[in-house]
Amino acid sequence: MKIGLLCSAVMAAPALAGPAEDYADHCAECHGDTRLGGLGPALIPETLKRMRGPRIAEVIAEGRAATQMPAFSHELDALRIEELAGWLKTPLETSPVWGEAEIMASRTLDEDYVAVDAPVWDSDPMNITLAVETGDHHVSVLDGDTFEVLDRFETPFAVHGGPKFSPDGRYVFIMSRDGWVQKYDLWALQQVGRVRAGVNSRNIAMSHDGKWLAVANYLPNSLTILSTEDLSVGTVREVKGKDGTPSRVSAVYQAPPRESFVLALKDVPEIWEVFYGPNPPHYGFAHDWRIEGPAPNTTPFPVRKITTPDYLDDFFFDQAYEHVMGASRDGKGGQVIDLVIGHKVADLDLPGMPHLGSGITWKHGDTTVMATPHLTDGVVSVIDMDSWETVKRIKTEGPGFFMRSHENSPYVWVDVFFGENKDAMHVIDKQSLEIVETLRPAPGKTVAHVEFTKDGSHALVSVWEDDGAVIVYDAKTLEEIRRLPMRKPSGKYNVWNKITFSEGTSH
Ligand code: DHE
Repeated sequence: MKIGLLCSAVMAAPALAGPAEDYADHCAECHGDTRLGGLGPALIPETLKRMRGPRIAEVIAEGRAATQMPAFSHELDALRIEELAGWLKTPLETSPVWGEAEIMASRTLDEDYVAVDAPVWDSDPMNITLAVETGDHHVSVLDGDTFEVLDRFETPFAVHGGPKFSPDGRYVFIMSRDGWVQKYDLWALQQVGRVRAGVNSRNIAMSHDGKWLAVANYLPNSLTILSTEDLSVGTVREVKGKDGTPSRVSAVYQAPPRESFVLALKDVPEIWEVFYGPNPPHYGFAHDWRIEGPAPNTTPFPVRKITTPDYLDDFFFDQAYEHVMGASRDGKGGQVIDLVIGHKVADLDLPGMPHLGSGITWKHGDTTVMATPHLTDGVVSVIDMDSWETVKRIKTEGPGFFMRSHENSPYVWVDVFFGENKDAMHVIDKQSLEIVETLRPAPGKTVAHVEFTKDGSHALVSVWEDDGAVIVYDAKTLEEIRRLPMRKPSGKYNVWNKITFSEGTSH
């Protein structure tokens, strides 16, 4: 392939070369002949739409610092770079095939990985906290008591969503937007392997028994279920609604008591429930669901399709995993679907694009409330989870992305991710529902996403910049304790809070 590329580079008259030729000559070797990625990330609209304005042309011209992406401004003039950037945004002519064979062919298990009998460090294994550093695609492994960095390892390009821990907290699975799933052993501080489960993926979910990892894909329209043991394929499900309409999978969530994965679908008004346990429940109302394939007890992963009155994109579950709150795709509200009966039971008054995925719950008086920020409104909505009424809209300094709390903390922390107040972090009292403090630890910089330590005594906040930091706060006094330099840190994830499904964290 390399020889062919060199020949075409020599033979093509540079002034006449179109963007497809320029791609073949300069990009294909790293990004793949079919633009699906290789050494470099996939260059398809699904991936590139996150780079706004002239960003793509800039990266082609100037390269990317601290990566293997070189600058091309000395080889291609501005017009050709512009055309190439435009061409990369055109959809692929045919949807890529990415089935079991392709996934298995992508799998690598590290030959030098050696399993250990006990952690190679002395820290509390339940208080290990990961910090994803998107600036240079690494994860830092922190001791949650001393905040010492135990390891810093490379991840696939552009990690998105929360990494998922095995139920014993020993392994972690991390997903990139290009569909790569990485398995890392926290005890050994070593990568176990990688596999590409999709071409463009959204997030991952772990079965409650730790055996399966589900990967939600936009491209192709599929759900991949991997064995957590060796990253082999359990199944690849093509996603088509009841009437045959194909759909992207917006996200997949685990529903531990139901032994199922629950899927939010982008293009059909349905919720899917994919069972992985040996005895999936029988509901007895066949008009609303159907099991695909042979008898459920002999074939794993039967699918239940629930028709919903609206397209629901982003989910939040009650602690019992009976009710799922879904945000409407048009951002104008939401609905509550009862998963047991498979029907809508309430509407939610949630204008302004709620970000339910980062919602949290806590006890408020004699009820449980759920709170969510909104991506387009400077408010946090607080909803009573019995009546599904909005009990309060807390005005913030701008739209937020992430919220967090902990059972042992009287406060909820919410960022202001968008707009001129992106450097603000609000601290809200869980009972009065008032903002009691607004922290501004790095004026003018984006300050976002919080995670607590195991006992809730400390809160870790990201300064979301390339020369950023994770700031450790005393969660009671709100005093800054430490500042750990990091490269554009995004999410932080504490083993204990995640594997115990703490009510203060996203699941
Ligand atoms: Fe996320 C979680 C969807 C843009 C950083 N994001 C999630 C989850 C979903 C989601 C469904 C929950 C999955 C999980 O953790 O298993 N995100 C979306 C979008 O639809 C949206 C708005 C558009 C898109 O581009 O996909 C979006 N997300 C972003 C970003 O622009 C962020 C800020 C930067 C980035 O890295 O892409 C971003 N999303 C995150 C993070 C989490 C996340 C850090 C995990 C939060 C957690 O605490 O669990």
